[in-house]
Amino acid sequence: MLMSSSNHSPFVYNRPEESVDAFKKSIVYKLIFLIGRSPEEASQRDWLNATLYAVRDLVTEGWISTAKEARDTKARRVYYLSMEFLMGRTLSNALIAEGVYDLAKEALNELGVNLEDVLEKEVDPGLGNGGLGRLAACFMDSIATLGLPGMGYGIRYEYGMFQQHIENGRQVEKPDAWLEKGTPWEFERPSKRYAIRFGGHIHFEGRKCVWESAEEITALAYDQIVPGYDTAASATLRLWRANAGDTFDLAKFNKGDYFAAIEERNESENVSRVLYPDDSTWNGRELRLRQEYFLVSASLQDIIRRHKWQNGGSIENLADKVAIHLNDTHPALAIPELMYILVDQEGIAWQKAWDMTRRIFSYTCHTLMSEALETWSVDMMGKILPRHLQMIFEINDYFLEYVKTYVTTDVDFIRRVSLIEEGEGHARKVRMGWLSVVGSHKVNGVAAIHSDLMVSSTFADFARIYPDRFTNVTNGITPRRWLAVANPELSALFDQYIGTEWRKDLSLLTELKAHIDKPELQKAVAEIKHANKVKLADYIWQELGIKVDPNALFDVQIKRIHEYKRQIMNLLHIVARYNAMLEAPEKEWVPRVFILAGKAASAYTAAKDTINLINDVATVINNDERLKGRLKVIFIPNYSVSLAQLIIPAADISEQISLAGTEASGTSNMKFALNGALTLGTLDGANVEILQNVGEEHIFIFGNTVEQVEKLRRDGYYPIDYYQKDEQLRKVMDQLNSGWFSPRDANRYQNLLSALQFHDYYQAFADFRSYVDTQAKVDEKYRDQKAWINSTLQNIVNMSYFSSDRTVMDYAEKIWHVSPLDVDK
Ligand code: 26V
Repeated sequence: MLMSSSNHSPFVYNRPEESVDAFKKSIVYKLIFLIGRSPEEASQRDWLNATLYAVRDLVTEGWISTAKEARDTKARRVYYLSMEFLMGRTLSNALIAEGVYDLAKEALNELGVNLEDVLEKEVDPGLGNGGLGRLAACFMDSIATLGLPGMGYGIRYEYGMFQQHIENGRQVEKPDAWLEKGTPWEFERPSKRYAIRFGGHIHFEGRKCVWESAEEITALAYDQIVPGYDTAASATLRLWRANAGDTFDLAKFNKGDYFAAIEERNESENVSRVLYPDDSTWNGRELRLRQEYFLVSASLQDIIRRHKWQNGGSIENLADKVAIHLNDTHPALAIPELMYILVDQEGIAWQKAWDMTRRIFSYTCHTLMSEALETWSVDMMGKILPRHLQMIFEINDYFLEYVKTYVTTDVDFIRRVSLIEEGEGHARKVRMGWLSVVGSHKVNGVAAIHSDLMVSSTFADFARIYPDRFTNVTNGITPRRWLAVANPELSALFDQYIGTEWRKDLSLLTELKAHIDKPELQKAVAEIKHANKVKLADYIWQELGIKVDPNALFDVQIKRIHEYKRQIMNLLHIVARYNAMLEAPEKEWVPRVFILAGKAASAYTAAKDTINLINDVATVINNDERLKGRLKVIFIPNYSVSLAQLIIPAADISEQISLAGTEASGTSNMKFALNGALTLGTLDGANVEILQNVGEEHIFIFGNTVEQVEKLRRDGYYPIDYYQKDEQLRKVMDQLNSGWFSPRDANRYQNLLSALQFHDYYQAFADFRSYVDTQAKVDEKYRDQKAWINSTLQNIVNMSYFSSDRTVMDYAEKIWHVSPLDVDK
């Protein structure tokens, strides 16, 4: 129970009780007194919101206790700064974390409401692009469950990731106004507000730099509880919203130009209006720079306020008490921002401030794709953040001095590592990746192969300067959402064999190894997979009106549409298979359903054309009666965390077919394997470690290695040679080129196809043969259901390593130096 200060008796209040009756009362109470609806009139959404309020009550006390414990013990804390958090739906996860799923189901049932229907009403906030944002969400779940003193900071975008509609086979983007449905899970924190300043100019008063800003907006805090599983501990995700604050243009206001004054307000609130939905190419838009600074400035002010409050107003020991993690370079402005606070505001000597800063920050790099690496034009940064630009120059001078003194005076080297990319006139740029490395004490990649490549390519020069700074922390996924929530039947089955503790300690899955040969376990796993496939087939029928056979092999590729991920290679194989089936229709083909989903950045033509091509091919194949339903191609629109939870448990094959050396880690590969799908993948990202864990008989690896890819690039890669040599490939390409699948617009794919035939930067042609041959091995194995189920189980029981609990503990010990709180005492 929460206690009042010592000279009072305990505050008295009704603590939430965990019984069906109490839950029923609580839900109805919320409905009437918070939502203002009578149970007779309540819609499904009203019931959802009332249930969310009732469940939030259950976690709130533990949440407050967690914060109190961190405060009382003056624990060192970690702050995870990320422009994206893809949290997924809250309710089912919270019910499972609190162990009250069945209770809530019963309570609602007695109220005449079906829990599963209500769960489906919850919006899935799309506050992220893909893997990077979902990883941040898995980390929050693990931070909470491990009871670490940690907190996430992000932006509460008014519009998240666009909704993807498919019209005539093409992607059409619609705004995602997720807030319109209400947000009962969050706590608005009107008292947590900070001024965020932009623009203006700097001048020196003696040696002191003074920034006089020109604009100011307010950041308002909104908190979400992230409940830990089976613990009172919870974590906080604090998201910032921009508010124009008191920034009315009074002159305009007084002149009676009310509308113009309000209009300006709206404009300054644009900072938290919309998530940038492009993770493929870097585009240096000013609004994005403002967003990044908005996140950084609000979060640092909040972190320092909390620190001072807990430490008698002192900032001296900040680096002992605070770790700040940069989720990619997007929040890297936190480095000059902290320097600005320490030097200009706190009056700490530059060198000392810099030592503190480097002890505080750490940085994860999530991509090797050079076109996604952030740089900002010096001109733009100077206009928006003049003091920060100046600080970056100071850091650069200091850093380059160090390099010249201790590493090399080689001019080329120095030019390469400079934080400022030189160029004519407006072309000078700040390199955010370099800034992040220089300002952090640790930099990590997200899978072993990626971390190796990072130090041998992108950051090779920096690895020479700071050999001990670089490390690997292989990604992980939370077993709560990705097994317990997404696959309740399989979870319940495992409980029968090994108990329920695996949810908190995934290494316990190894205890299933003793049971792997038991026919009843194998049978049950097969039945659950089948039931999950039926559920997905129903969804496909409901949403798309296409019938798929749940006995077919479900072959799934779901992720952002990118050339490097090679959805197009998947498609080449599908068409090759289609041709082969038509040539020998009587053969015993293993029936297959190819399922794809994913969004394309709205300006990424090749990705959008790929979606169109998938749908064109699907239309022809799905309507070809000669195939007798043995081949289907399904593109599921509007991919999201919730859809992933539906699709992944139904998959037999997990397509992880990026060109070796391009996918930093991948995390869906882990989710699929944990749910018993077999990986069909290249030696890329975390596939390499999945192979090591499951063993080569239980995974389908194909394609060139990183070394072979590089050699091909060096020696000259000519896709046309593969086209000429491989009859099957040639036929497929000729068909596509002839407009076979787009008869009314035969040239629709000219750009896409000629890029493939003449450049094929991601070497789809080079891997085509081995991909197609390996797909044949997949069929062969699937025919032997006993062998298949055995491999399924081998995948599951060997997934312990890929729990985000392991990942987060790695960060906590090696990088953040924080330890779990004792909240349950
Ligand atoms: C870049 C940009 C650039 C400009 C604006 C918006 C934006 C958003 C995201 C990105 C970077 C994307 C990097 C990314 O998502 N990397 C993925 O990270 C996963 C988690 O570590 C990893 O599993 C994936 O392999 C990797 O592609």
